[in-house]
Amino acid sequence: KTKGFIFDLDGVIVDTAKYHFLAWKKLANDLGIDFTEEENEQLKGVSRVKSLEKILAWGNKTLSEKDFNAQMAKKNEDYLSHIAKMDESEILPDVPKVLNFLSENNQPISLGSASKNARTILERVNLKEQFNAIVDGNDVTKAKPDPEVFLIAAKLLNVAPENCIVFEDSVAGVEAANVANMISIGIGSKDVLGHAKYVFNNFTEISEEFIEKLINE
Ligand code: G16
Ligand code: MG
Repeated sequence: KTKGFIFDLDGVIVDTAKYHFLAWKKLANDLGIDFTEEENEQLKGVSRVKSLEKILAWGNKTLSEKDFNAQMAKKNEDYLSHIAKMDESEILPDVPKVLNFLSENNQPISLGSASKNARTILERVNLKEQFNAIVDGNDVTKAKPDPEVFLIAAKLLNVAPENCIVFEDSVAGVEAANVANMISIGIGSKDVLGHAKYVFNNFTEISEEFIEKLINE
């Protein structure tokens, strides 16, 4: 059978959350706002605009539209300076193994990320060629938990949503997959991703037998 396999980027393929953290922390502290790892957790899967809105709300600050946009640009510049140093060593364990197994079994693969920097990151870690389609923050008008990003991916892969499988590390992303009527696979802790159909800590826990089952069921 042919299914559509959709991968989130940050937290699933690479751990760029640590670079988002450094960049957001710098921005927040410059504005006199505290920024913790716990708060960064809450920004996972959340778009750039929504992230800054949340940080400002936590710090009881408001910015003019002009300053808001300037801060977003500064954050992204800082984030990209970290991304520029990335290479293949930052791919999370067993991700290439799973991607190769899917390709060997002729399963179409798409990216489904909220990031506007997704293509740059895939190029840095040399994985861009593994994807039949890439849908990212530049292609959507509505952020996760809206299912738009995954529905566009399904369309590009030419696979019906109910035949798509989504790998996600964020609550918003799992919800988006569920709303899209896709099979959601949480990558992370069961405590956080309880709404996913299946949850694994990481790809080393996902066997070829399990993937074969997904393909054939
Ligand atoms: C990622 C991150 C989010 C980030 C968003 C937008 O989403 O998880 O923390 O805010 O992208 O990123 P950018 O500022 O690069 O456009 P995903 O969907 O890949 O997990
Ligand atoms: Mg993610």
